[in-house]
Amino acid sequence: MSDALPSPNVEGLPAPLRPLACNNLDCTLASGGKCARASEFQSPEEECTDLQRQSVGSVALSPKEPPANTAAVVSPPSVKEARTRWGGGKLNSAAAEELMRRSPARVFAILGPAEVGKTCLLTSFFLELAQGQHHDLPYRFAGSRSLLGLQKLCERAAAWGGLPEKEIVGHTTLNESDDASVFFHLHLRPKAQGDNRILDILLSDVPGEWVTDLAAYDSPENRHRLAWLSRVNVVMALVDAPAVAQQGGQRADLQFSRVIERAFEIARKSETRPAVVVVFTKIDKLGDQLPSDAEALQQPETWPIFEKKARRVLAALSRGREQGLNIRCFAVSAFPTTIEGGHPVNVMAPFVWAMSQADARASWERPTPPIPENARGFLAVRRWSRP
Ligand SMILES: Nc1nc2c(ncn2[C@@H]2O[C@H](COP(=O)(O)OP(=O)(O)O)[C@@H](O)[C@H]2O)c(=O)[nH]1
Ligand SMILES: [Mg+2]
Repeated sequence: MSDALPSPNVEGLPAPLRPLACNNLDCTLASGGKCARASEFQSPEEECTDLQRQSVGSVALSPKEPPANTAAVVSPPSVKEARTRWGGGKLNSAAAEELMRRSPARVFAILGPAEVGKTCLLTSFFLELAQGQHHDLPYRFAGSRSLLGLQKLCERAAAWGGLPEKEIVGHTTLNESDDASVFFHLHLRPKAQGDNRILDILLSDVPGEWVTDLAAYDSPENRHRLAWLSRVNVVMALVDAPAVAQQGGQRADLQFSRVIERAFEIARKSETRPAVVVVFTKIDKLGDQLPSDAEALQQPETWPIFEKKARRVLAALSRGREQGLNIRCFAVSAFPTTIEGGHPVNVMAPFVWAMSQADARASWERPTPPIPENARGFLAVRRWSRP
């Protein structure tokens, strides 16, 4: 899916209403971020001469003659993302990297071949979050730089009539000219009192064909376009549970075990020690073949339907566990039926656990230096005449 926004039509707007832009490459104020020279100004929008309103056509700026606030602007080079302050389409890798440089963004790699349900999972997760159905997630939705992209997904999902042969959100594709716009962005605010942080979350939504390539061989092209995989905080590998469990599911078993192995390899090689989540999707299709016990549902090793059908997937999982990776499994259904017809199943759970790992903060014990025997207390030292 390509989410490039059309160029804003600034011609008809009076100068004060034109979108802001800045010719300081480190400044992100125009796209909802921070002024690079914030410490110099009380109100950067009024005082900073680098920040201007866009005009029709670009005019080069001379550094010796600071232009007036309403003059023309040089737009930032390759960072293609929201051109509006309230959010835009997906972020490309340049915009995502810029965000990672200035914020400890939590990056989620959502991996799985085409049709496994990556985009549906993200859409369902966003719908729950935006409606305030946080369940156990200790964060609230606090905005997004890719709100229009997420809104498009929701609109498409809302228009789905429930027929299994019809796509719910549309196939994720990228055309050649699209500069890898593969990240949805969220701002999450912790619910904990006194924690005033706003966390940047980047959720990848790559075409499944890239993941199939990645799982089969590590081509230089893939390594280049997925270079950000080395810095992710969470690797989420998706497995189409009914595809594996169905008659002749051995091919699917092999295909998904390869994706899991690759996800584990990414986690092993990464210095960020990402948490690994294995998500079994579309469980609504398995109906009463699944265990009814909530705990057993998160342990695919115990599912009778997987015993024979998912040998490779289960073997890959047990290898990952033996290697000491931080792995959890979840069974979910993003769209068991239409949006009006029912609720998603367990969609929040993988994100709750993943965030608990990605936002885990080491607790430091208070230093308690040993008090030497016969030590004199502070007051005794002060009252030196009376020891
Ligand atoms: N029954 C059911 N089908 C689903 C579910 N999630 C996805 N699907 C189906 O899988 C298709 C592909 O999903 P999508 O998210 O586009 O896959 P992606 O290629 O991995 O992004 C959808 O069009 C649906 O037909 C689910 O929770 N339940
Ligand atoms: Mg997709």
